[in-house]
Formats: sequence, C-alpha cells, structure tokens
Amino acid sequence: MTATRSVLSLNGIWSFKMQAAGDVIDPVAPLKTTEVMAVPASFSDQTANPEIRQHSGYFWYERDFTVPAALMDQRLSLRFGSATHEAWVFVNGTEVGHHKGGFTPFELPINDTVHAGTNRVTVKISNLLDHSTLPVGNYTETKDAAGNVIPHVDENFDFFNYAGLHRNVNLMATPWNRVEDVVITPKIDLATNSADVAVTVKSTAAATVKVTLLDENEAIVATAEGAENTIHLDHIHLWQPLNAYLYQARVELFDGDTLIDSYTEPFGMRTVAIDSGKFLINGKPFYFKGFGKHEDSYVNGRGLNEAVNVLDLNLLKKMGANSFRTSHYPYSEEMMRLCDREGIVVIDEVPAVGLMPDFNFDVSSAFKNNDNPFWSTVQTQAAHKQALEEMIGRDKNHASVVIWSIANEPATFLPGAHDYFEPLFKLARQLDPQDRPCTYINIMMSTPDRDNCSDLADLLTLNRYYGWYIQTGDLKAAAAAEEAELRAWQEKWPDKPIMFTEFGADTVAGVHSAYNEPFSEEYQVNYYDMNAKIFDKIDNFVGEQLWNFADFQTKFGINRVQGNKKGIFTRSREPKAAAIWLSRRWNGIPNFN
Ligand code: GCB
Repeated sequence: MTATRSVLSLNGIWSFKMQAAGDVIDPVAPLKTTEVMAVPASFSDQTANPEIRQHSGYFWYERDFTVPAALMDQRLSLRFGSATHEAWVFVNGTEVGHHKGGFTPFELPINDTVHAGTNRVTVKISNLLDHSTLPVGNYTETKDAAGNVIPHVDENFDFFNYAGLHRNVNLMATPWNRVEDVVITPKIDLATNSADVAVTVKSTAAATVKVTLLDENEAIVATAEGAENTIHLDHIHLWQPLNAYLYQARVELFDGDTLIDSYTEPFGMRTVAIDSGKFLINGKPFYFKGFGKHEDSYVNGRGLNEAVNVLDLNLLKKMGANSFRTSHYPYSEEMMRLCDREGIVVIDEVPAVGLMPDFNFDVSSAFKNNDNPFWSTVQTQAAHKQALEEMIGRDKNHASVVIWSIANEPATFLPGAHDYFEPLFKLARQLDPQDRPCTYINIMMSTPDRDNCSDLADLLTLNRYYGWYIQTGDLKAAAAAEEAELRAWQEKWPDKPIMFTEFGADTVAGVHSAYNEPFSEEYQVNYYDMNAKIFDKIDNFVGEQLWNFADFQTKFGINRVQGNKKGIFTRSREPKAAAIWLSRRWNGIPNFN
C-alpha cells in the first residue's frame, strides 16, 4: 500500500472442493460445494477427511470479492504470495492466468474480467509433482473401475507435500504507468565507511523518476533523479547480523508535477565475501550458528504463520543463533522482511530437492549405484531455471540473504551432475546484482573423492549424519569418520570455507536413556557434543546449521513417527534437552571470530 496503490486482502474463508476421479468442474458456474478452507494455509490439516489430506491431484478454491467503483480506472490485479504447486486462476469464470512453482509469488491482471461490485475468483490447484517439477516427486497412475485415471505422487523428499493457497492473496490496484521493479545494489567501502548505492528503477512507461533515500529515523539522506542512479553516502550505518539497520528507498514516478506512482523498498548495507577459507560479512569472519528449518506448523501446515515466524526468530536469538537456511524452498516474503529487520542471516534455497534417483534411508545402497543414469533422464532443468529467476528476482534486495543455495542434496556423486549444474550456477551469478556466493547443499554420499560439483560452489555446505544414518549409536566411530572427511575436504579446497548445513538425530521428546540410546534426549545432546568437538578442530569451519529447528510433518513411512523428530524443539516449539545444551554453546561463541 502506498500513496498511489491500494491492496485489499482476499484472505479468509474460501469455498473448497477436492476434484475426485471423474469429477468435471467448470468454473463458469459457481463451485458446487459446502466445504470451506481458511487462506492462507495448507488445506491438508484443516480437513477432518483423510481422503482430502492424502489426495494427489486437483483442488478448487473460490470466493467472492468486491471491487470498489473508485478503483475501476486503475490497473487491477490479483496477487498470490504462493499457490502450491500449480494454479489456474479464473475471474467470473474466465481464465486470467496460470503459474507453476509453489513457493514464489505471481500477479495476474484482471481489468478485462471484473466490474465494480461483487466478483468471483476461482483457483484450481494441483499438488502433482513428477520428474520435471521442483520439488521432484515420483508420479504414477492407476485407473478406477470406471477407467478414470487416479494420479499418485510419492514425495522424493522428506517433508509432507502440503498444498493450497499458502500465502496472502490480495487484490491490488496500481496506476497503469507504474514502478515494476527496484534494484538496489550498495557498493560499500568499509575503510571510509561510505557507499555508492546503485538504484535502478524499472517502470512500465517513460516518466520522471525520483529516488529518495531515508535512514532509520525516516530522515532524508539523499535524493536523485533518473531511472539509473548511483548515490554516494558517507557515514553509513551497516546492516549487521543481529544488529540490523535498514534504509528505505522511496521511488516516485512523476508526470510533470503530478505523482503517478510511488513504491518504498527497505534495504540494508553490508558486504559479503569469501577470502582464504573465511566467510566475511562486513569484512569480518562470520560464524554461522543456526538451523535448517521448514515452514511447518500445526493446522496451518506450510501456510504463512506470522506468529510462528516471530516466535521462531525469538527462540533462535535466545539460543545465541544468528542464521538459518530456507530449506527446502523460498520462504514467504513476510519472513524475508522479518529477517532483514531482525538481523537474521539467511541462506536462500530454491525448491530443488529430491534430485536423486530414489529417496530412501539406506545410505549404503546409494554408495553402490555409481552408474545410475539419473542426470540424463531427469527433466527439471527448465523448472530449475525458472525457480532461480523467481527466487533471486524476488529476494535480490534483502540484506539478510548472504548465500544462494541452488539445490539441496542433489546426487552430485553420479555422472552428469556437473553438466546439469554448471549452467544453473552461471545463471544464478548473472541474476544476482549483489554477487552473493552460490552453493549446493552436499549429500553425504558425495564425499571428497566421489563428488562431481564442488568446483562450482563458492563454499562447501555439507549435510552429514555420522552417528545417525551411519555409525548409528556409535559416536566414537562417527567422530573419527567425520573428522577424516572434513580434513579431506579442507585438503581438497584449502581456500573454501566449510560449514555443516545439516546434522542431527531423531529424538522423541520425553524419551530418556541411561545407555545413550538413539531417539533419546541424551543421545541428541551427546550427538551435538561430539560434532561440536570436531568442528572446533577444523580451521576453515565457518558454521553449524543443524537439522532441524523443530520437528516437522512428513509423509507416512516406517522411518518417521508422526513426522521427522530431529527438531531441537518439538513441533509446538517446546525445547528438548539439546536446545538447552546448544544454547549454552552458541551463546558462548561470538558471531564474528
Ligand atoms: C536430509 C534432507 C532433509 C531430511 C533429513 C533427514 O539429508 O536434506 O530434508 O529431512 O536429511 O532427517 O533425514
């Protein structure tokens, strides 16, 4: 919402219908249903009907909305924070657009299909995934007695395939000639405490562009005219981890003296660099303490839950942590803005998860399938490019984002991985105006001798489960194997920083053991203690992001008891013993060393 823009929320209660096999639904007529669902949220955990929760296929949402007559001469659009995983949108029965990719926003113009007063929006959603989508799902079909196709998706990843209108839905009214994008790239000189801030304004029509930079007290620190500016600032306030400072860029379009459009973008000033095995933020070696997370909470599922976001960051800060990874998909815009504001350091990840032949917990079997033709058969390259474009396009200005994660645990130990990833790293580097480091999150089978892609990454971000999936319950053997591998990586790439982006042990809150038994709270504490002792011995080790912040929902399976229990908090955010242990460790480790 700005002086020239109106945003009206369409959140709330929508009508809902699961499309069962053989159902024909035509959005020209209002949806025939008595079911309702709240938006934003996953539909999955709002229903009491297991058939709806477990259904693979199509779902329909619908509601009426009012367009005030006063807005009718503006450009009207519907904006979805995300629709998971694919959506077709109809207004008053006419299709106005389509978007594939469940974790990034899209906006559809609707002037041709709406009138002043009451209108109807209908959204068809698909939760189907296959070997051409991100995330990657295993798609199969069967037929019912009437010959109707029944699709089935088996997640090729370890989190429940939540779906629905997960983030805010808004009706937006903007001027026809408007600001389309703002790119803010501060070039900072730490020695003189000054910056040249490049501000590029993309607008839909030629207009006089005015840019005003404001400090945190909303005092004007600089003004400029033109669509491309580099503005010099002295005496800058740096955005620091856990000590954020945000400026604002107010961008205005004028026709003579008349204001046509305005938009305000917050931004922070900080540098990110890699040098001799260190990860530098504002020129100083930063140590990542934090988590792999999920957007996951009771009832809301993967839906936006701002209260949970605020609580999670408060718990994170209380523990002495400073960072997290948006495993395994871009999180809501609201969370990204909150991280900017709270000074939380973020590794931003595309939904490239499941890029491996088959997802199972038998790690040893994967060590043997060296000739699997996975990379010559998978068809995700186009979706992967789109996901990078949309994530970096959305998040490029966020000071909190310091690394782009181009995939989680792809099978980089198999031949063909390098050819697949090289163009994606190139694209990410082209897309990012701030030249942030890029990485992929390395799976434990991709050891230094077997991995094919570590030359592409600016740093080594490793997921390792010594003492859990291998050497289960034997922390002594685990420690030896883990240390040997870390030393081998350091020897292979003496100038690349190394961090753990996952390590963890399933732990059922309340289970105790005098024998250090896996699944007990004692084992989780001892597991982290073992890891910490190794980390502290490795020179280029720059961070520990454990798996996971909180217990989270997964598909059904014999390895999961109502979800993944590697949280150091329960799903309802109560601390397990490890949270107390880790908070002591982390509160004693400075953010910079
Ligand atoms: C991993 C995956 C993560 C899983 C985790 C686990 O390597 O990246 O999505 O949840 O392991 O607990 O198995």
